[in-house]
Amino acid sequence: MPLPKSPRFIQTWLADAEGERAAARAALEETPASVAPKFFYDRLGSHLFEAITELDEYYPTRTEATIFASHGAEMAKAIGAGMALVDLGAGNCAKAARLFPLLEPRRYVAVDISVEFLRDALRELQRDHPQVEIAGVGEDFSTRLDLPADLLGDDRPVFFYPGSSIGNFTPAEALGFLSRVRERAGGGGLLIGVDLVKPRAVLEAAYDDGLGVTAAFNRNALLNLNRLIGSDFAPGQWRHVAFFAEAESRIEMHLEAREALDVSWPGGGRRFAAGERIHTENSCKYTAPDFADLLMRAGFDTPRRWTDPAGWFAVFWAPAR
Ligand code: AVJ
Repeated sequence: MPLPKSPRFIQTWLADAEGERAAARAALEETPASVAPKFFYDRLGSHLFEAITELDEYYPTRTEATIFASHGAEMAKAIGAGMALVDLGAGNCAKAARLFPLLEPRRYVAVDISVEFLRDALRELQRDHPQVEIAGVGEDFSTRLDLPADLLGDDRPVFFYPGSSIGNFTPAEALGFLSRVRERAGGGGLLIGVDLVKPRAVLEAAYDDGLGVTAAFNRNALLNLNRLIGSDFAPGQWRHVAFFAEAESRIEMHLEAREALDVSWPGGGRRFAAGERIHTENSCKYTAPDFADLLMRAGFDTPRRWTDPAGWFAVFWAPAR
C-alpha cells in the first residue's frame, strides 16, 4: 500500500511571538483585565472543548449536528459542486468530515490556532480521504485571514464557520470579520452556524455545567498564558463565572479572584483585588433575522437558513456572487 501523503501545513500563529506576548500582557494590565478567547485553545484546551461538546447542558454542537443531518443534502444542493472548503476554527475537523460525502470538496483547507491539535487531526483525515487535497493553516484568523492563493487553487471558495464561533466577536467585530470573509469568498460563499437567543436558564447551564468542564476550560486559559508570557497564575485561585448579559445578548465568561492576588510575569505584574474579574469570553446570541441582516451588510447575497424544530440554533448559507 502506498504511504498516505501528508497534508501541507503552514503556520503563521506566533510568527510574531513577542507582539502576541506584549498584547496579552497589555490586556491583563487593563481594568477590567481580559484574556482573548483564542488563549483557550492550546492542546489541552482543544480537548476540553471537545469534552464540553459532549455535555448534556451544552446544546449547540448537538443541535447544529441535527440541522446538518436533516438538511445537509439541501444545503449541498444550494452550495453546488467543485469547491475548496475552508474551515475556520477546524479543531478536530469532525464537522467538516461529516459533510464530505455531501459536499464532495476537491480541496479542504483547515484553519485553527491550536496548531498541534490540528496537525494530528489532519493526518488522520488525509488517511481517510486520500482523494481530497488537504492543507492546514495554523493561524489566528480572528485578527488576520491570510490564505496563500495557491491553497485554494481554481476551486470555488466555500468558507465553513460552524459552532457559533462567530459569537466570540461583538456584532460590530463580526461585521468586520464577515466582510473580510466576503472579500475572499467571491464565486462561493459562507456556510455558518449561529446560536440563537433562548431562555436564560438554558443558556447559563450550557456555560456552567455541573461537572465543571467549562470551568476547567476557562481556567486553562491561565495555564496557556503562563506558558506564553511566563506569568504565575494559579488556576485554583480563580472562580469560573458565566452569565447571560441580556442588554448585549451574550454569555460572558470571567475568572474571579477568590481573594486578593498578586500575579507576576517577566517585566511586570499586577494585583487583583478579591472579587476582581478577568473577562475571558463573549458568546453572542442572535435572532435569525438579525443575523441574516448582518450577513447582507457584510456584502453577502440573500442567505438561506435552516433551524432545528425548537429554533435554538441556525445554519445559514450566504452566497457571495
Ligand atoms: C467555540 C466559541 C462556539 O461560545 O459556545 C464553550 C466556546 N465557551 N463553552 C461557545 C465555549 C464555553 C464556544 N465557541
